[in-house]
Amino acid sequence: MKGWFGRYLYIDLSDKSFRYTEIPGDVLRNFIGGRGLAIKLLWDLNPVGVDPLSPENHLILATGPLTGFPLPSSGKMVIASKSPLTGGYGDGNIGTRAAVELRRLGVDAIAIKGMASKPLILKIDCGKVEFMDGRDYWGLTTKDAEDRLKKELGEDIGVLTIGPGGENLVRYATVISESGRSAGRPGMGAVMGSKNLKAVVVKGCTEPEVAHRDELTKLGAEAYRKIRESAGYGFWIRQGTMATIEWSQKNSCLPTHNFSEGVFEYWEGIDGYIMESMKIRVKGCPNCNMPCGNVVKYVTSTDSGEAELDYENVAMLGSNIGLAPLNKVAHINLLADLYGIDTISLGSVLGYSMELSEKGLLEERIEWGDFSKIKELTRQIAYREGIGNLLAEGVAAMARKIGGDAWKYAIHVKGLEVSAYDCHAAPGMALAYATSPIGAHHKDAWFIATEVRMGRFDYTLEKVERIIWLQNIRGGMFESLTTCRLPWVEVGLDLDYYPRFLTVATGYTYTWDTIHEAANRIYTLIRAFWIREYEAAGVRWTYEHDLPPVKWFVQPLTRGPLKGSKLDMDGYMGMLKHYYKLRGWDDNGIPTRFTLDRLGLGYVAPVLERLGIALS
Ligand code: PTT
Ligand code: SF4
Repeated sequence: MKGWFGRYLYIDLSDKSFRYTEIPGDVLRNFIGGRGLAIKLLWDLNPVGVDPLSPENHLILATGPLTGFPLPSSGKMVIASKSPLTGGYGDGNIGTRAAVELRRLGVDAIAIKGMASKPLILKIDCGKVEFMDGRDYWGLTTKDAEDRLKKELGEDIGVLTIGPGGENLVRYATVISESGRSAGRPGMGAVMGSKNLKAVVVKGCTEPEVAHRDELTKLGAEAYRKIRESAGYGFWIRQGTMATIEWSQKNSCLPTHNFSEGVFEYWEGIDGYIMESMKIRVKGCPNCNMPCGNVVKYVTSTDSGEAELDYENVAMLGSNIGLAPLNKVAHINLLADLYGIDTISLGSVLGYSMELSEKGLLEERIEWGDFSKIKELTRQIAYREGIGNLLAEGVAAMARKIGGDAWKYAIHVKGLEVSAYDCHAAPGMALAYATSPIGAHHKDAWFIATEVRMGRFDYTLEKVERIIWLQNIRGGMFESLTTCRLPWVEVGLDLDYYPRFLTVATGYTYTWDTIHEAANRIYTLIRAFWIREYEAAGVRWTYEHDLPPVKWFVQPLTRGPLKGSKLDMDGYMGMLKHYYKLRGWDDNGIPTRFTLDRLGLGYVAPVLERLGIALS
C-alpha cells in the first residue's frame, strides 16, 4: 500500500492494552483519511447511543494520505469523537508537529477508548506505547504541561494536551498544541478529560511509501513556489486571518453583541492593523510556507503576555461581547488557550449571558465589555465554579436550564455555537452553518465571501449548489487529506493540484468525480451518525435540526448599511429542501436507501431501521 499504512493503533486506557488493526484498502480509498477515516471508525467502533463522556466513547486521532509529505501546509490532523456538546459527530483540525510525528508512527490513525484509573499521559515513541503517570501534570495549563513534557522528553516530540477546561469537562473544551493551535470545538478536550488522559505525546521514525516520489517532490516544489509568488502573499503574511475583521465590518457580518448586529463601533481597535502594531513574531504549522500564527505582545492595566490571534477568536471575544481594544481581547484569548477552551463557544456563552442579563433573564449582572468580569467568568467556566458551571454547558443547555424566553437568544445549531459571521443578511451562510456536519462552524462552507459577490438577499438554488460544492471540497477533501485549505482559500493555489497530489502519493487515480463521491459518502455517513445517536437518545430526527438561530429571522439589524435586514423563513426552507434533494436525503434530511446504496453505505440502513426510522 502506498500513501497510507493500512492500519490503526487501538488503545484501551482502562486496561492499558493496545493492538494494531488492519484497515482494508477500499476503506482508505473510499474515505481517504482524516475526517473520512474518523467517521468510519466511529460508526464501526462506538456502541449506538454511547454517552460521549463515558469510557466506551472513542477518541480518534487521524492523519491523511498527504500528511507530512513535502506538500504545502501538510502538517495537519483531525481529532474526532462523539461530541459531549452536541451529542452528534464532532471533530477539529489542528496544525502541529504531532500530526507529522503521528504519521511517522506507521499508522493512519489512533483510536482511544476506556478511562485510566488515574491521570495519564499516553506516550507513543517509534510505535512503542507507554502509559505514563500523569498525576503531576493534572491541573497544569496547556502551556505548562507541554513545556514540562518537552523538558522531560525532549523538544523533538509532538504534544496534544488538555488544560483545566478539558479536565473539568467543559463541554467545549479543546485539545491544544504548541500554545496556540486548538482543535475540536465540539468538546474533544472534554472527551480526553473524561478518559483521564492529560496528553498524547508522539514521536515517529518511519515514513509511508509514496507511489511516485519524484513527481510528488516536483509537484510540491512547484506549488510552494506558486504560493510564494502569489499576489496576496505579502498581505497574508502581514495579517493572516485578522484581515477579516475589517472585511466583516464593511460587509455587516461582524458578530456584535451576541449576533444582534453585524457592525461594531470599536472595530478599528481590534482589527488587523492594530494586530500588526503589536505583533512580535509569526508561527506556522509544519510544512507551511505561508505561516499565519500571529503572536502579539500585549499589556493591560492588570495583565501582560503573548497571545496568538486569529479572526474567529478576536471577533467572538471582541465585538460579540463588546470588548475592545485588542490588548484586552488578546488576554482573554490567551486564557482560553491556557485553560484549553474554545474561543468561539466562549465568546458565544459570554455574549449570551450578557444579553440574558440585560433582558433580566439571568440574575447575575454581566455588562457588555466588562473586562474584569469576563476574565473572572472565563476562569469560573474552566473550573466550573459558581455560574461558570452553567456557562460550561454551552448555550443550548443554558437555554434549556434557564427556560422561559431564553432559547430565543441562544446562537447555535445542533448545540454548537455559531462561529464568527452574522447571518441576518446571509441566507446562504446561514444554510452553510445549519448543514455543517459538526454543528454551526464555518470550516465546511465559508460561503459568506461568495454570498457577498452573489447578492445578500437572494434565496437561490444556485447558492445551494455552490454550498454543497464548497462543503465537499473543504469539509470532504481538505479534512480528509489532511492538509490546510488556506493555500487555496487565501492565496489562490490552484485547486487542481490536490487530485494530482493524491494520485502521486497513493498511486490511485483520483479525479474530481471520485473526490466528490468520497465527500458525499463522508457527509452522508456523518449525517447517519447524527441520526443514529439522536434516535438512540429518544430525539426524533427532523429538518428542525437544520435551522439557523431564530434571532436572525425575527430580530432585524438595527445598525449599519444593512439596517432592517433579517432572514425569511420561506426562502430559507426552499433552499434547505433543495439542499436535501441534491444530497439524496429525504424531506427531513435523512439519507434515502438509494443514496446509501449508491455510496456503498448499505450497512447503515438496517441500523437506522432498527431504531424505528422508515427510510424512503
Ligand atoms: C477551528 C476554530 C478556529 S477556525 C479558530 S480561529 W480560524 C479558533 N481558534 C482557537 C484558538 O486559537 N484557541 C482556542 N482556545 N480556541 C480556538 N477555537 C477556534 O477554533 C487554525 C487555522 C485556522 S484559524 C483556520 S480558520 C483554518 N482552519 C482549517 C480547518 O478547519 N481545516 C483545514 N484543513 N485547514 C484549516 N486551516 C486553518 O487553520 P477546529 P489550528 Mg483549529 C488559538 O480546530 O476545532 O477545527 O476549530 O487548527 O492548527 O489552530 O489552525 O480564523
Ligand atoms: Fe497553519 Fe496558517 Fe499555514 Fe494553514 S496557513 S498551515 S493554519 S500556519
